[in-house]
Amino acid sequence: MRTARIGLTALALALPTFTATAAAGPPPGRTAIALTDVLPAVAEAVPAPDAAFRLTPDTVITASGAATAVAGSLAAAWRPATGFALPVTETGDRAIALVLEPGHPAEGYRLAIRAGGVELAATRPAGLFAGVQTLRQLLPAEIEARSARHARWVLPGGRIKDFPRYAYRGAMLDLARHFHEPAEIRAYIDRISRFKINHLHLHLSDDQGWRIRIDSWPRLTAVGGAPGTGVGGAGGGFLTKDDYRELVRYAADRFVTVVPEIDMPGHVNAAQVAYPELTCDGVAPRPRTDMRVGYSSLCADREVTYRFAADVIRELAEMTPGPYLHVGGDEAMSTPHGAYLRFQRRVLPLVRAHGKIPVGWHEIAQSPAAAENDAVIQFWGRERNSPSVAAAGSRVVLSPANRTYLDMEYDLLTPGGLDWAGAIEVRDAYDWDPGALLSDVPAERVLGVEAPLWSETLRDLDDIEFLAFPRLVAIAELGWSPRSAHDWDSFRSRLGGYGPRWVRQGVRFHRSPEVRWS
Ligand code: TNX
Repeated sequence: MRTARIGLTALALALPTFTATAAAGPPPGRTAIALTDVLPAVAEAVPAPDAAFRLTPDTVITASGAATAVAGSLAAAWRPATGFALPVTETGDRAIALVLEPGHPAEGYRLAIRAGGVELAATRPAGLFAGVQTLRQLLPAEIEARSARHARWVLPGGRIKDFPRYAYRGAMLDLARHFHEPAEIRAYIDRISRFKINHLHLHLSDDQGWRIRIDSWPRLTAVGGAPGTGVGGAGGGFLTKDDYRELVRYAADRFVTVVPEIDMPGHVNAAQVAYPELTCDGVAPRPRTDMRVGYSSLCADREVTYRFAADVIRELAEMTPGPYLHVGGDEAMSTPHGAYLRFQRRVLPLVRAHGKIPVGWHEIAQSPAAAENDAVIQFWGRERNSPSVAAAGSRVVLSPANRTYLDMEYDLLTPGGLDWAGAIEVRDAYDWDPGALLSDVPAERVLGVEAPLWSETLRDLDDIEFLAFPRLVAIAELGWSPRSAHDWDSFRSRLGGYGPRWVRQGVRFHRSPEVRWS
């Protein structure tokens, strides 16, 4: 593996900034933004170009019961730039009405924009939230400003019906190779939820560090989260249980489910530094700050291994309301095959015993216990046809490394990122079909897609944003939009139009040469 160590921040700051698009503007009743200018693409849209809705200082947002919180989030998003009061009320005229009604698929919604009012309807609040993300993109980019702007706040007229292709649309953030502070994680949750990403997988432990407090094994974080625990000896830190619970709540408010991962039986050097009894010979290894993988392993034939696994899984399950608990399983190159199978035979049922659905990297599919415990397999390979994934008969989350790995470099010239899975430009991230990637996994077993971001080369939020955007949006569209909507030219043009929003949000992003940026 090779890293470019040039500061991503410096690069992003050196980029030219956008100037506000103030030009002549569209004729009255029409808008600069089309009803279909949405990322990810909506399933169905019927524009009615002369039926635009204009927000005024009197506009109200109506909602009741379980819809109220989502209405509040829309109002909060639009107040700063419009300077309007946008009260959330039970009834009102010429309103933006959020309505709960039966009949929509999970996370699906319908949106009707007319001159006299807007109606957004879904069966559950998650669908309203998805619809709100669409609505937010239908006002001009100035809406992202943090103080009041003069603009015509006009939504394009017409109707949208929208729903996800896959239930699981994820982003992963590695806190182990470099610890990211809760504020940075919250910012990432804000960014990803704008694109209808609904799972955040946190990689909480690895050879270099341990980032979640476990009360029954306190040295994990006391030692594994100490200053200097990270690649290059930079960083350190961990989440307290309160930090973690608060992040889970923050994510849930944005309809994002947290999927915690403890990586076992490999990638455990940090745990073994803290507790030498977790090695086979009982000798503490040295702390590691390099990027190598595959050298550490829990001891499959010591009982203490399973006490450790049970305690960690129990404490993690207790503070995780979401259905999934990820137990890693990747790159266990120093765990003999038989030991790996014995380990999974005992650990996967432990996840079930604590009421969670086990998730593992695709290596766990070698174990019959994966299928027996209906584990979700996360495919991270490059090749088509992974027989071991097919054999398990389980549901699969697709993270093909040469398409979805956000820590890979964009190209040879752009600094930052690794290159073992190749360079991944925006079109590489976009041009594949999750339904056809693994020809021996039937389409109905694909639970969804996830874009992992490993932190070996990351330091701060700017680094995260620069590698994630715009590629994460490509993965979001593959996960949400129907296959029939897949169209590189359309995607790239919508992406170009989104650039000014990221500029106003202060998000650093890669100005890919494949895209014409507004
Ligand atoms: C492989 S992908 C890993 C990680 C590294 C990553 C770097 C996977 C399941 N394991 O340990 O961080 O490559 O790209």
